[in-house]
Amino acid sequence: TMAPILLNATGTDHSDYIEQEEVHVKNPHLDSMEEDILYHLDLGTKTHNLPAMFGDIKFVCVGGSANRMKSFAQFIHQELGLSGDMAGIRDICAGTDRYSMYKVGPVLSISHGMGVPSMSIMLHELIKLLHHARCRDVILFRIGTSGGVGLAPGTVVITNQAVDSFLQPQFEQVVLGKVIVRSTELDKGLAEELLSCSTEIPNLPAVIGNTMCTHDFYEGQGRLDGALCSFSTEDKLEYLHKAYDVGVRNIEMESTVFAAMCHTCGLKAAVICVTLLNRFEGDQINTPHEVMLEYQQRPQFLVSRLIRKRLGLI
Ligand code: R2B
Ligand code: URA
Repeated sequence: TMAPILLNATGTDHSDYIEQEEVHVKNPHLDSMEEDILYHLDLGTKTHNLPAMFGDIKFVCVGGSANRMKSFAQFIHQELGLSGDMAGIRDICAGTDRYSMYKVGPVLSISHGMGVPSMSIMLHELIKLLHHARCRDVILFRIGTSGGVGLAPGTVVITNQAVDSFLQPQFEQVVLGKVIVRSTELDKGLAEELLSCSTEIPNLPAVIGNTMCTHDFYEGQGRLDGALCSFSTEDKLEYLHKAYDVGVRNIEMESTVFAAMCHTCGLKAAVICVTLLNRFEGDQINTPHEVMLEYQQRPQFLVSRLIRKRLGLI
């Protein structure tokens, strides 16, 4: 059956999808295609045996940077106590320089680039990949960086609700010249499970809060330090306080489309982003490189702990 064009922003009528274990592609046209080429991943149903390559995947981690997702693959290899050479972990998408993908046992690590359009292209092809590979019970995590709102830098925010720049918990997209709206509901149980994991790791401050997703890093996030700025310091602070008042604790650039596409396709998902600065204090990111590297590992530690617990390794 075809998904309705206009989905209720609260998504209550679709919450049952969360309980289902298969990956639900919501496109009736796919059935009649003889071959599906996942162009930006350099994979396809005729050129690759997708069930053999990916059928055992249970956890998918996505993050902006290709290098960070390679490090995550090496880290999770170690954490899962897998045998074999870490240096042998190769980029499955090496045939394209759009995205990088690494598989480590039941874990897939993929980069998505910056911003909603880059994330959404990757997710269309990733979700079809999981469908073609007949994966079941898959959980997705976005591990990333963000600007904190009223939090000490280095705090990890586990997203309760992803909201757009109007502070609405929805993702809007123009399709055939009309705006369609999808719910950005995330799995509450998974967020709580991640928060509980954070209490078991030393030096890992974490909170559950709302995450604002914008289409720009500078003016779009109320920064005063871009090439353009059309507002005052007071305007900026008023906007950030308004966001804080509806529970926003961090700002990044992909969470709404990630939450919306996962929700629609029946995939359990969580967003875990470390804050690099407190936006009430400034706009420039001047944290030393080593500190930044340590911060960026925090979401990885959290996800690794959850994965190892779910696999019964700890
Ligand atoms: C966080 O960091 C990037 C911008 O610096 C963007 O991809 C995001 O969501
Ligand atoms: N990523 C963002 O999108 N915003 C920040 O302030 C920091 C990282």
